[in-house]
Amino acid sequence: MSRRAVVAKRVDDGSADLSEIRDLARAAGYEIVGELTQTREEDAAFMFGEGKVDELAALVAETGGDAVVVDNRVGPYQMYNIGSKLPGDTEVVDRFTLILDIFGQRARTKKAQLQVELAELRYELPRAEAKASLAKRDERPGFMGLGEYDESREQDIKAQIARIKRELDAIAEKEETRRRERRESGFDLVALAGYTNAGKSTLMRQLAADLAVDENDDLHPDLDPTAESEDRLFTTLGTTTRRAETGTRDVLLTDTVGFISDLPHWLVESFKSTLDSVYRADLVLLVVDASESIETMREKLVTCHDTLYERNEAPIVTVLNKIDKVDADELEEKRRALSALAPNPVAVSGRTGENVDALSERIEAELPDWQHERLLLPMTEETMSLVSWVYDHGHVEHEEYDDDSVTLEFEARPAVVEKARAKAGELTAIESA
Ligand SMILES: Nc1nc2c(ncn2[C@@H]2O[C@H](COP(=O)(O)OP(=O)(O)OP(=O)(O)O)[C@@H](O)[C@H]2O)c(=O)[nH]1
Ligand SMILES: [Mg+2]
Repeated sequence: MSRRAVVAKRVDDGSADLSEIRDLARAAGYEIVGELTQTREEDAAFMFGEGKVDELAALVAETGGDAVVVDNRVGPYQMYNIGSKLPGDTEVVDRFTLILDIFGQRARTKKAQLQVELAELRYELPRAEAKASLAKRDERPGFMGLGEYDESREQDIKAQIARIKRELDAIAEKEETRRRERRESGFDLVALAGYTNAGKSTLMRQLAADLAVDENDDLHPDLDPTAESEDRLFTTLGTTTRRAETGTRDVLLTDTVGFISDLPHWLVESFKSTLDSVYRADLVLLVVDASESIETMREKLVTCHDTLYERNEAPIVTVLNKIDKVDADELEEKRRALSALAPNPVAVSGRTGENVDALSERIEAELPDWQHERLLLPMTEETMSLVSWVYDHGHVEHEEYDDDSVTLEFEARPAVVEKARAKAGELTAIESA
């Protein structure tokens, strides 16, 4: 049986757009039974105007809603005040708790579960602090017990946060090591990023289906053949990596959780180790749903750039997706209007596969350049295994054998060149020992 929700939103001016909060509520499993909006400045006690909250209460009673989903930041006291006007045990859910709810439902891996738990605790901490200080200030005897309880709750939350952070740090370290190993194996790491529902997973399947030389390559343990797509927000929560070949380069493509606007810093921060697969990639494909209005595309692009801004290390290629839903003139207009936020984009359809070839070429062109290297190797028992290692991880251009040495000229990514040099150094050391 699905939960029934009334969605509500307040804006300072203009008119409130409920489309995203509706989608979020549905993604969390709610059936939407009522809607309410208000344009006015924030009320300190009720967030909405008090009269509007009475209206909300009547609407909940009339529609039999189980919850009120509010697309605003609702402070702990406002939350309490709104709740006290609503019928019986109506739940009040704000945008962040709703998103956390969705994430909690989708979390399949240990990492995702820890991240959700961390975000929940970070959400709860200031509320517990507020309660504890309120109870402490309050002289009435009936509140003293509450004060003690909440203070210990606060300590408890802090200890749990510290523990989960340590666990997540350990996971992040492991993943960093794996990225390094993959790079040393000659792979370029390309990440799909973008607003939720932009079509990242659909595009992932196109690129992998188009480009994978060996679909069943089990070179890496976490390569997952499926990247689920659905017309629903936050279909993808964890990360999926697949192999794709764009020509000369070996590419590992990673699909991950989508971005969304108006998330508090601590929530984004809780998902840092998942987002690291984007932040630490060699190239980011920023996927945008080009079938939406210019204004929506602009807002979503700004959110994406904000999310990427501080940590991202890689060059970004903007991908205008879903061009099967847009005619050529409209696409050109959007391209022009958004050229500052989305310079030189590639326009594709993940659904039909249109222009995906051009995207592959672009990936190849934008990946960081390979380095040229010439190594003079002594002829030892180990030399041929180094030569074949270089063949596996780069492109050998020239190979020349003398009686007691081998000259090897090749191109490879900087990490591979470095490793080859180190291995060559070891050969020399063995020989002179
Ligand atoms: N018409 C059309 N629909 C598309 C295209 N690409 C994706 N879609 C649809 O858009 C919806 C979202 O696609 P996903 O691939 O799940 O998007 P996502 O970015 O991975 O979304 P999340 O994982 O939820 O963040 C699905 O219903 C897709 O079928 C496209 O090129 N054209
Ligand atoms: Mg997805």
